[in-house]
Amino acid sequence: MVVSDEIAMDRDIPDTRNPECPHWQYPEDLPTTSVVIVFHNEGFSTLMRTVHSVIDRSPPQFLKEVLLVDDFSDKAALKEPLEDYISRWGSKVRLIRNKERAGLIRTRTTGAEEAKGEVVLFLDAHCEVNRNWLPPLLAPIYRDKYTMTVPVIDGVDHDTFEYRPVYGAGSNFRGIFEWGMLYKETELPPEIERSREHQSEPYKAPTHAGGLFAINREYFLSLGAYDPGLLVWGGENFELSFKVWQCGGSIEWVPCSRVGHVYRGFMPYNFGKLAEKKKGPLITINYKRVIETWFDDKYKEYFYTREPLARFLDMGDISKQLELKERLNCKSFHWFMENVAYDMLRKYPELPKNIHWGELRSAATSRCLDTMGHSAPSFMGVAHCHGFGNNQLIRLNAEGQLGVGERCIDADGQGIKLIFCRLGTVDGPWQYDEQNHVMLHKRIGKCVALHPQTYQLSLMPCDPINNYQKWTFNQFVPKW
Ligand code: UD2
Ligand code: MN
Repeated sequence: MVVSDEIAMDRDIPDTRNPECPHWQYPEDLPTTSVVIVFHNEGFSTLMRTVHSVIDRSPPQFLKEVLLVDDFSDKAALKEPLEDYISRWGSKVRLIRNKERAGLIRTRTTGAEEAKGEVVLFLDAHCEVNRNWLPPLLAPIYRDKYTMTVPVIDGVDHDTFEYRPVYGAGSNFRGIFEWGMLYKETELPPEIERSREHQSEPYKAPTHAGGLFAINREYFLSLGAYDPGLLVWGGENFELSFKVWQCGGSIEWVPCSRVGHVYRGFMPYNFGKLAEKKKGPLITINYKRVIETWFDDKYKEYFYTREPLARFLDMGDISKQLELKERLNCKSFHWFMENVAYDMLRKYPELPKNIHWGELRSAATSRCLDTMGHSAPSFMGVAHCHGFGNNQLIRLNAEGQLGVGERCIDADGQGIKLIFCRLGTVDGPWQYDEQNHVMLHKRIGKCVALHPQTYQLSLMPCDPINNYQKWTFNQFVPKW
């Protein structure tokens, strides 16, 4: 915020578009747009720079309004000073405020209900839109109002506020996910590359990051906007994507529309009272609602294999969502996988079942295998068994892969390591001996051992009577 406050609200930023972009022609009667920006305790200058950039870089005839929706912020600068500041734009910039914290998902639905434009276009409250960003997002919706469009998201550095292209103008990516529902991006599949004439033309994508997109307002509301049972943050991007695709619409990514977004180093707010009422991790509860509504049974199992504790979560009532799916005559998830996200399985294949999951306890010390909070690549360690899962939730699948979250465990001469799982594969080097409780690394032919003094982990010649090589899976029920 200190850096942002030093930078002009209406600064110029580098034009990161593909050089083809200025040559596209767009219709002159594109739909009018409400740019909806929801915010909770955002930095004043960052929020206002978002608005300045929209006003400065959008053709005024298509910009109906900028609608700011305050999700119950308590910062003083966002009270009267904000109202004073936006008064310069008259009715072009409107502000409404939640009477209590509603979370970003419900607040966006409120914004869409309130909006006056034909199209609602959502932005996070820390964005800078780039040159001629708006017409390319509106043109596909103009052609087909059941298309939602997504700009390419550039990075604004959270330390320096430097605007950086996410990738070169020649590359194109699209949004997918892994089976734990973490959002991922992947290069355009050859099926799409082949059918394209221009590097800069829009292309279909299975999903999107969540924050920045445009959709016909009435269409969005006819889909029930977001599932109102989703809480605060996370999973709504998938909910909307599956709903759009499975119920007859489509999603297009638009390379000629670039918007900068500040990816922050940590989450600067908590989930407030909304989270207190819930038992268990709120984001996973959201994912569970989404997959229980939109996945077919076979695919639900992949989610529960990757996220075993999710089975124990209370997702609330989804009967309204299932009713909507029925009423709109939506297609199956299998259809979505075959026709839209067909490239996903190339990176995240169908998951074999877990043979074991839980804490992996050492018989000698009753400590548990733990990632120690490090990100891959790093060494695994052991720590006091805490029973919450997280960094101690280890899964052994039927193909010998040991996983923790989205990462995998392997070993070499130096020790037992947390690594990036090899994309496109689900197998691994491990074999667990159910009788002797030793964990064998098949390729190296040695077993996981704990050093009695240093507690370091390594591979040692297998010795089934050595307690420091004995490990048991403890499939616990979470304590929430
Ligand atoms: C990403 C999305 C974000 C949203 C989220 C998952 C991008 C660039 N960002 O996370 O839009 O889809 O994934 O849900 O795709 N806010 C509220 N009330 C709250 C919390 C947040 O109004 O209780 C506002 C916040 O001020 C911001 C917006 O919601 O304007 C998105 O929140 P974020 O920036 O913390 O989300 P981000 O970028 O990590
Ligand atoms: Mn954001």
